[in-house]
Amino acid sequence: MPTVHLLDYVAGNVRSLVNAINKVGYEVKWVRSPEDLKNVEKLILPGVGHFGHCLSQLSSGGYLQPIREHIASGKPFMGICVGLQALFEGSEENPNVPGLGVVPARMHKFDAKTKSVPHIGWNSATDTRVALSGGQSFYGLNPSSKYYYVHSYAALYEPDVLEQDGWFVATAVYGKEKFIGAIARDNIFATQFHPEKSGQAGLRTLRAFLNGDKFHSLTPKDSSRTEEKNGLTRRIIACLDVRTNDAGDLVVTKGDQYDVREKEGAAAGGQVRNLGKPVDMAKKYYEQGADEVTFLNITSFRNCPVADLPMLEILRRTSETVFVPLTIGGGIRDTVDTDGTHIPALDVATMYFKSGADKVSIGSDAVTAAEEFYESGKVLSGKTAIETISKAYGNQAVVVSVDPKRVYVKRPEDTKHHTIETKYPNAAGQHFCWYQCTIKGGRETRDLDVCQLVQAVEAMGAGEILLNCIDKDGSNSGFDLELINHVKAAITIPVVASSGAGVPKHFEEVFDQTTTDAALGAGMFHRGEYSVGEVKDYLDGKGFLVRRSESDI
Ligand code: 1PR
Repeated sequence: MPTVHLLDYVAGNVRSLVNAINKVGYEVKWVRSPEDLKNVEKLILPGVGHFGHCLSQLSSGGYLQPIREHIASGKPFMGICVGLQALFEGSEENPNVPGLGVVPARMHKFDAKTKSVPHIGWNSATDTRVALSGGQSFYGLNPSSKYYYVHSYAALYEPDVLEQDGWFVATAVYGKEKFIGAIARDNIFATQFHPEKSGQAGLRTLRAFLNGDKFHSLTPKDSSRTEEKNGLTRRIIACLDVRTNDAGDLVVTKGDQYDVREKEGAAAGGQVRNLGKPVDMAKKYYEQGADEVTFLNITSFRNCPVADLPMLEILRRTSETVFVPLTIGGGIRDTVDTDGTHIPALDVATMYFKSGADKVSIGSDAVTAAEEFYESGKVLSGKTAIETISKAYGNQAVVVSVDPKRVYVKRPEDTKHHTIETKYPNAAGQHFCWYQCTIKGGRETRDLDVCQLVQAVEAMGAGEILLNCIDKDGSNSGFDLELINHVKAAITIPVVASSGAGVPKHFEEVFDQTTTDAALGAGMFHRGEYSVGEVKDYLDGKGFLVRRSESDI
């Protein structure tokens, strides 16, 4: 097998990248010291987290000069995400830390006034010459394809500036901001998106770089699909609730209002509902075109030694065949191992990241942290799971999973919590409600409302909210649109709407009537009523921009 060297000095969670490189026929060798770089032919620099942290780590490790020399020698170099940003002169994220200065421009924070930041999801990487050149692009990029981005800082695109300096540039549009999605010159190629998380389109790009296939012609159809197809797609997520059944096997399960045991029929008697095997189902949804797969370990640790967490193996195996983002939730908190050792949440999260997770999702622990945040007069302790994990891996890696349920009141004055006026009164005719936070899979309610929770966790550094709704879970009656708008109005980080999807039209409703950033389905996919592809066909037919799965690598 031909080889490529990876400089994994900072990131630590490159399992998916290694799997993707293997998938396109290359073997990974590791750069372990600055001296190793002298003998490297092809080099990839991945990066996650903060620009300043990444650059100062590379600097103190003695890597910056050898990287410069590698690039100057003309040997192939690829930067991914912060690995792209490192090529620039600097970033607004850490203004005093210089970048490598290979690209004469700087990174800026996205404007969060009119859109969610971070920018998370599938967007374009369209060669700026497409319209002019009659259909050329670089390193396998295609205007019809979508690529997975997750970042808050970007190099905003200024027409012709970098092109005049000899760069080939591919752009994406987020809100009104056009930014650089990929860039290439001579032996250098860099992507702001994650090719290892961008399905077949990403694998194609990675393979083109490794094979040295710099330019390719586009079909007339592909080169005509530029402006109107440029932009962030509507993200559809498949969620797998996983737990051990009574026979001791890990199964995908699903209930309604969080009760996952059978209630009637032959299988009655309180068995855990078994809908399939987690790894196989994740692969199936990937092939159907799911933009992301979320695993929730709904019974968390169950006294299992931390190093043997069953979800670790599921992630390892899934990340070998599923090249879209993987989120893992359940039991992300400070914990005590079976031998009494105290394990910080950051170490638990690190195990998941090393096994192939891109994001961790925190449920119960986030509620406790939010309560402490308000009790302390909104002082950040720096010690919570959210803070420690987002500091190490970036806030885009930390999702907070919220499990609220409605509490009806006669008038808003009857509660100190944030209320909404609802179109759906309760049996007593009450038209107001607030959303109460719960922990432990809805088993315990807390004196905290959903707005308080999401605002607290945003302040702590959470990068995304997974917004469930116990009243709607498993109901097949559509999302709680009122809840979603209520939460969206309270924060600027992205929200994933969850609970209640039963038919494709429910996805249309949630994208049409709320500003949600993504929508998640579980039961309707698991029971085989609709595939992810059918939901996307439906949305496409209604004029929504969606990513289609590709099978052309
Ligand atoms: O508290 O950090 O250990 O995390 C536990 C995680 O497990 C939380 O994210 C919590 O939401 C989840 N969880 C706990 N118990 C259950 C349960 O069902 N008994 N599942 C549970 C939550 C909600 C969604 C579901 C949507 C869509 N499941 O994952 O997939 O409601 O369903 P639908 O499309 O079929 O309506 P911690």
